[in-house]
Amino acid sequence: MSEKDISEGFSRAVTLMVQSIMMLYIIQYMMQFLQQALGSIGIPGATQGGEGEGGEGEGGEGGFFEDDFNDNEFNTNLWIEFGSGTLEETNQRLEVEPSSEQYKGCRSKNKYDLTGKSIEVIANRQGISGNMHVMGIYCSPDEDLPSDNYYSVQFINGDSVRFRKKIAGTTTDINTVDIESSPFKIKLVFSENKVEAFYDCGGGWTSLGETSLDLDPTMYIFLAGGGMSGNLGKGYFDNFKTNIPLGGQ
Ligand SMILES: [Ca+2]
Repeated sequence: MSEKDISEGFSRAVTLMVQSIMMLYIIQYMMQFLQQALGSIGIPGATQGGEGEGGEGEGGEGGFFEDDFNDNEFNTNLWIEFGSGTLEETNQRLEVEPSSEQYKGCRSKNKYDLTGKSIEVIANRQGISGNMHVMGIYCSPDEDLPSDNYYSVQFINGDSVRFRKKIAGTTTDINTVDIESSPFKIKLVFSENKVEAFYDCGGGWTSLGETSLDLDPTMYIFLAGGGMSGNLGKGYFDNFKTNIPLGGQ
């Protein structure tokens, strides 16, 4: 092999290497462009979200109304505090301590059309001391509790769970079930003409039955604790989840 051949061989190898590197850059650029394009038209997983994105329901377009209460900072973009007593997002959950005979908690800042939507949360009393009577999800067209119109699933007296509605001031208890273990989850599911409630003590969701949907389905969502007398003590909510897109009405 002549010196010229060696030189030409070396030159070809260098050219090939430079071309390969350029191809890799082009492929990488095209992949990035494709990812951004898919992300911009809302294909899930097409873009890599930052850590925690959406965890507080702040993920922007395509996010859902949910709150894990993990950043210990009450999210006033999602919620409005109401009632008498104390409310604090701490210990990675939402702790409420109502004043005697009062509701205390938070209400969704926006109203939502709940048709086809589900709403769930962990509800529990912190120490089972005190007379906290009820920890529940309430859905109502009204801006405040108590209200004459709502659907509610409630953890009551620390030992049972209840599905209740109040329509034009008339209360109807659809079902009440004794439970033994906690913490547990409660859920309301709205469909076209009916509302169904569920609870889960660790063994999966169990239905509390269903009832007709008598109210306009566009409602506020409340997480509320309440009592009837004496020292109520503290309760907490955690892992609030819905399939409601952010926005509202
Ligand atoms: Ca949490």
